[in-house]
Amino acid sequence: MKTQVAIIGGGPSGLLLSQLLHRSGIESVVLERKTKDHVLGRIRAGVLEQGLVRLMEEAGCADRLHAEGYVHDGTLISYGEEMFRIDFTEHTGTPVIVYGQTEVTRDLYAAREAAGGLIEYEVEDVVIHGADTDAPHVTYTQHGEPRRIDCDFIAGCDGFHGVSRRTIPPELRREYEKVYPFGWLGILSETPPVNHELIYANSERGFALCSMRNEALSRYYIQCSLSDRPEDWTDEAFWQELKRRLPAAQAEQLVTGPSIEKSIAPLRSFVTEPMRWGRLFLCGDAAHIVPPTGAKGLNTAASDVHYLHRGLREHYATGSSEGIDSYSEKALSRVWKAERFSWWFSSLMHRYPDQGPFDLKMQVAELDFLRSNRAAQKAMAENYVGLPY
Ligand code: RFL
Ligand code: PHB
Repeated sequence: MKTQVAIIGGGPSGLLLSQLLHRSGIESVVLERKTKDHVLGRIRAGVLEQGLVRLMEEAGCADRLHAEGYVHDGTLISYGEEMFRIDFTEHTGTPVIVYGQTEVTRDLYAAREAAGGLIEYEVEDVVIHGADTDAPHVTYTQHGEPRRIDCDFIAGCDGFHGVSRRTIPPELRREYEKVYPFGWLGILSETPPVNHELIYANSERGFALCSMRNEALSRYYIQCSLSDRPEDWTDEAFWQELKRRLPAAQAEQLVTGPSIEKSIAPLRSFVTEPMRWGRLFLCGDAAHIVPPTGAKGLNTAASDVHYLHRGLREHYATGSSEGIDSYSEKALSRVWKAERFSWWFSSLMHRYPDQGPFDLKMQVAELDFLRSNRAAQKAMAENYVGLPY
């Protein structure tokens, strides 16, 4: 088979890139290791920056997002019994949209299918060949059959555990990593959200987050130990612990019910440089990971896709390689700022095993400062709604 861009990974990065390329008249094939149902079964991001919303519009996939997404003009931050609000719209003129990654992915699948786009599911043994030559190709097996795609370019959109990043020779890539000494235990429950905006809670028992998907579906997280397993936590134990980490007024209002999903995510900051090797380009979690505290993972994947789409479009339209040559540098410049914000917000909100009394005082001082200083609130709001691209 021949195509212009072979895309490895059918998560949000790969699907969005494929759909944007299609709208620019560029052909691609998406190779996904799992089934569509499996990809749609993952409960992940919930908060979309305006930049991603614009890309979904450009992709022709934003109707449902506009109809069903929730506009959030701010967020609440609590510490102990104190709580304050950061007003995104007041400080930046821009809200965020609460609309689950599952729905983003569903909309992108629907658009690819409507356009007759080729997505190969349940592919195994994907190998990238000749990325540093002018004639790369990808081999894989599907249901036991060997397959090959010849292409002009390869987009590595295969997440943190994919093959694309590891195809770049180790001597040519540099990796930066910070692993956090805790995870997030998350549940989804068919209960009304405790609040119409998100609550990020710093408590002496550890971090908690109250999020939502819609008026009848809530998403809650609590900081947990890395040795915990989801089955160690009954729903009752989860709700008890969540209540202890919220200010009393919010804890009292919390409506509890059975969980319909429960999972633990470890927290990590990770960046690989460069994000390009020859004709292979890395996008999204394949190149970088942020702890979820700032809601930046999917949004940073989207800005990579934007830069790569622009570069490829320019290349096919004019023959210029300027956009693709500057891809890694442009993407990384924004990635590092999202890394900084996610690391800062994580550090501010969690309990760390090695935290002494001084460190705890620093957290409180920083929270007091954020609560009362408009410049600090503006900086937080600008980062949360997403730096421009
Ligand atoms: P994905 O979603 O991991 O998709 C990669 C796809 O590649 C496939 N794959 C392969 N296919 C073929 N061959 C191979 N060898 C392959 N290896 C892997 C996989 O099956 C998969 O389908 O990466 P992508 O597309 O870059 O998207 C990134 C986002 O999924 C991720 O950044 C976000 O979910 C992170 N994240 C959040 N981001 C936000 O912007 N806002 C949030 O509110 C937010 N909350 C979260 C999050 C991530 C979380 N977890 C579970 C890590 C909350 C959580 C709990
Ligand atoms: C979510 O709703 O899953 C969510 C929201 C905000 C975050 C992380 C996750 O910072």
